[in-house]
This record gives sequence, structure tokens and C-alpha cells, in this order.
Amino acid sequence: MRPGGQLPAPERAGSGPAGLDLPGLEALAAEVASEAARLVVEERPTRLDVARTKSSATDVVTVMDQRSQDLLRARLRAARPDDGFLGEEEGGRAGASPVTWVVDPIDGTVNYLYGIPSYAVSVAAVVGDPSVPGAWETVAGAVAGAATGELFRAHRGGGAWVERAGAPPARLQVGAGPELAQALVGTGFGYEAHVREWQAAVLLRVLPSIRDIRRIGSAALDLCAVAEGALDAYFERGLHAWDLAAAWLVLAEAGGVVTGLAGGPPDWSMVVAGPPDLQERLRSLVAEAAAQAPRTRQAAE
Ligand code: LIP
Repeated sequence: MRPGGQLPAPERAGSGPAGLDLPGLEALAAEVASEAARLVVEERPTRLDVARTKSSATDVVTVMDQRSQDLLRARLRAARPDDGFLGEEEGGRAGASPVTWVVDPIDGTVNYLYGIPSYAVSVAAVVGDPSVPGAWETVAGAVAGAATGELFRAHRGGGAWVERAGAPPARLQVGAGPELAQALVGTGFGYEAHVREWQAAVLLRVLPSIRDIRRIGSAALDLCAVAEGALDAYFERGLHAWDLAAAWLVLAEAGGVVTGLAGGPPDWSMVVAGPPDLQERLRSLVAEAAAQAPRTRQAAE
């Protein structure tokens, strides 16, 4: 499953839909994601307050989420004024070009708030409509691990790479993956109690069949960890396009697969990711667990 939908394979590396300069889009995503990552680290206030909340009292936005998104929007608009923009925080806009920039200014905001070094800036150039599952595709993107300085980057057909200080760029390639019972699986939980209740019921049925879970707190870093082999697979309910878009391409360019619960495009209802065979086994296990989990108000949403 390509990042987004079933669009045809690229004619050749670097030439994406509508004749886009994919290496150039990747370079821009890497540049602005890295700059925003430096901002959130270097200018983090000593006392970091919650500016507002969204879906619940624990779904927080800090002043740095907004400053990061403002920086990303300004830099991207200056570089490509005709492109659209969709960020996790308010302030999206449609564009006149085939490209929409889909950004998460701080993915892992709660980690950032608590000073836990697992948060990222995610910047993706997508074509299509990112508000409709299966109707969009990431063509270039970058995930900047702000606390660690690592940078994951990819463009369609160009492979997936990770850059770390003091080392040459390393190409990422998922392995075959272990048996399910040996798999270290990332997951996460939503901010609303009824969603978490259902997620816990699913996890109760998944956990005995895998090695263990890791709850890192950033979907973008989870997916990049799968691309690098630091996790074997990942699943989570409740992700938005901005959590997913850039890291999905990184994992796909590393040979991984990302689908929804039924095997189609991932969407809010579920994301399952990993090497092809393991991803299918995990998807099947999560689908069975979801069918058995007590139906809650969230199940109707
Ligand atoms: C986070 C996701 C993570 C999820 C968290 C949160 P945010 O995004 O990346 O996978 O488990 O609950 O949604 O809100 O930090 O941008």
C-alpha cells in the first residue's frame, strides 16, 4: 500500500505525479523540519505552559506547538507560495498547486511537555486530498527527531534515509520481521477515556500473542522506528494525516507496508505497519481483537 492510495508506481525515481521535483520537495521538507526541531528545543521556555486543549483535558497544545507550526507555514509559503497547507494546529489553507504540505509541528506533544526525549517535527508533501483516506499520497517528507537530532527523510522512489550527527546518511530497509510471538510492537492511545477503554480491550487481546509493546508517544517516530528495525511493527487507532504522512513514506520507501484494519488505506480507525508478512499477521490479530473488544460509544464513531 503506497503512502496514501493506490496511485500507479512512479515512472522513475524522482519524477512524481504532475512532474514534481521530488528530491527538491524532500530537501525542503528536511530543511524546514530541522529548523522547526531546533526551535522547539532551543527556545523551549523554562516554564512550558499548556496554551489550550483540544479533544480532552489531556490533549494539549503548548505555545511551542503553535510557534513551530507558524514557522513551518511561513517557510513553506515563502518557498512554494501556491501549495496548500494542513497542520495539526489551526490555520490550514487550500493551494493552487498539486502539493499540500501536511505537518505535525510537534508529534509527541505530551512527551515534549514532560521533557521526555521522544518528539518530532513531521513535514510531508502530499498530492490529493489529505482529509479523505485513500485519496492522497505522500510524495516527499521528513521527520526530525527534535530531542535526538536524527532526521528521517524520503521521496517517492528515492529510498528512505536517516541522518545523524557524525555519521553518513544511512539507507533504511526493513527486514523480513520475526514471527508475531517474537515481535516488539509499538502502539499508542488516544486522549478520550472511551477511546482508551476500547484500545485497552484490544491490547488485552493482542499482548499475549507478541513479544511486548512499546508506547513511545509519537506515531511519526514509531513508524520511523519500524523502518529502522528498532520496532518490528506498530498499530494505533486515532491517527490523523499529520501524524502519519511523512513517516508512512519513510517506512514504505524502506520496504514496509501501512494499511488500515481491513487492509485498505490507513485512516483514523486504525493504522497497522510493518514488514509485509509480519504486518499482515499483526493486522489479522488486531482485526480479530477489535471484533472481540466490547463495543463502546467510540465503536460507533
Ligand atoms: C500523538 C501521536 C501518538 C499518540 C498520542 C498523540 P500528538 O500525537 O503521535 O502516536 O499515541 O496520543 O496523539 O498529539 O503528540 O501530535
